[in-house]
Amino acid sequence: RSRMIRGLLFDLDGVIVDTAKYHFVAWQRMAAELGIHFSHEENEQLKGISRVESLERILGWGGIALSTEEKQRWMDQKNAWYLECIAQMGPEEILPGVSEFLAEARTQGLSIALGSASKNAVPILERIGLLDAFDAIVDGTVVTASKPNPEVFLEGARRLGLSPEECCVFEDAEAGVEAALAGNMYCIAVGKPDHLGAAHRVIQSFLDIPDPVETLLALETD
Ligand code: B16
Ligand code: MG
Repeated sequence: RSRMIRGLLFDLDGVIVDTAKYHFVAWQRMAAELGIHFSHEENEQLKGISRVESLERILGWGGIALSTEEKQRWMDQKNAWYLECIAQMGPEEILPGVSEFLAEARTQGLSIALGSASKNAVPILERIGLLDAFDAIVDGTVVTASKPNPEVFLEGARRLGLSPEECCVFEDAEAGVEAALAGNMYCIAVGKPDHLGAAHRVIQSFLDIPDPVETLLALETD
C-alpha cells in the first residue's frame, strides 16, 4: 500500500530524550516510602503510560488502596521529585541523531508535531532547546485518553492539518505503537525489536535513518 507522508509525530520520552531513568528514580522513591517493590522491569511497563495510570499500576503491584486525595498527593510528590531530576537536563541529553533528523525534516518541508503523554513536555523541550523544532505540541496537558488510545496522535495530525494516513509516528513504547496503529498511521519504533514488533519498522536510533525524505519515500513502496 502506498502512502504519502507529509507529517511526523514524535513521542518525547524514549524517542527524543531518555527520561525513563528519571521517572524511575521518582517512582521508586515513592514506592520505597509506601513499602512497594518496584523494579526496572516494572518501570518498562510504565513507558508511554500517563502519570495517574502509572500510579494505579504501582499501587496495584503493591496491593495498596489509597483515597483520591492520597493518590493526588503522591502524584504531586512524585512529580516534584521528577522535576528535581530533570532540572539539570540540557541539549547533551538529546538522543543520537534526533536534532539532525528534525532539522533535516523541516528543511525537506515535512510538518512536525509532538505527541507525548507527559505533562512536562514543554519545559523539557525548552531545556534541551528543541521547542522551536515543532509546529504543534500535543502533550499530557492537552489530551485526556492515555496511549494506546490514538487521541494524542490524531490531535497531532489534526493540528498539522493532515490526515492520520499522511503521518508517521516515532514511538519507543508498546502502548504508543498500538496508539499509532489504532490511529491508522505509519509507525517507526525506536528501540529493541522484541517488544516493538507490531510497528511497521523498528530502528535502533535515528542514526539508522539520517535522511527523512529518503526514509519516507521508501515507505511508499511498502
Ligand atoms: P508526566 P511519552 C510519557 O511520555 C512517559 O513515557 C511515561 O513514563 C510517563 O508516565 C508519562 O509520559 C507522563 O509523564 O508525569 O511527565 O506527565 O513517552 O508519551 O513522551
Ligand atoms: Mg515514550
